[in-house]
Amino acid sequence: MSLSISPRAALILVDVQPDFMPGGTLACHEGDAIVPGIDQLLRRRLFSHVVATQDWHPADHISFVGSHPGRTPFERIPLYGHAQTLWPAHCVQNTAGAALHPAIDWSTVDKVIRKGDDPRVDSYSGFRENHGPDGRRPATGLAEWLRGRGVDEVYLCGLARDVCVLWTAQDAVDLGYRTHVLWDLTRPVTPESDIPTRIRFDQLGVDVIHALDLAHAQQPPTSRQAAGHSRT
Ligand code: VGL
Ligand code: ZN
Repeated sequence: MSLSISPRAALILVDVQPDFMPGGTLACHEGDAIVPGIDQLLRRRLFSHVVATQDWHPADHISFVGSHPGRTPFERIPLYGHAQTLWPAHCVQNTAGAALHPAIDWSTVDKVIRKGDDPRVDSYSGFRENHGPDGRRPATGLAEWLRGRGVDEVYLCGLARDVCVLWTAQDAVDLGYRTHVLWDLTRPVTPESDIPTRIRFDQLGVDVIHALDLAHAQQPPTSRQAAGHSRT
């Protein structure tokens, strides 16, 4: 089967940052294993629209366990009426661990969405921050950017499978995008979460595929013009 990627489809690369990989402060299991596959996918230029999200926290971020004396990493506490996991400090703005991974050629990425820079609010989904003190979830600007380009379908990969990829997929479905996850180009913080995560994707109607499923995929030759491809 030769699949054609719609010119209205976007590839969203979620938090492909060294702190989420072995050697980083919040390493996903085998997090670095996705790097070659993502680089190869980008080089094929299958997608008319490519976005990267970047977890980008101030050093005193509310999600960091160090901001809560006496607490232990991965403990969950109530915050603004919702559960907040206390993470080891990670993706601190302007540190090497927060960079978009240096082994990937990011030059074909059209837009980078930074999230989590409000010290009071955590941010998992690429679309909306978590609940803030006022109970709202502020938009990151991703949906607006996709709307401006006529995108109606998204392909997700990156880190972490059970946190930011999952939350991004949930919001994508809520917002009405046809949503695919490239399972083998994601890795979890908690490997034990894989079965529940997979079940959740199925419940949401997310299409779970693998990078090899795109082996024969082609972008229609005129799609870049048709989509009005331009950089911002
Ligand atoms: C993430 C935990 C905290 C992620 C970000 O990218 O999945 N997880 N911040
Ligand atoms: Zn974070």
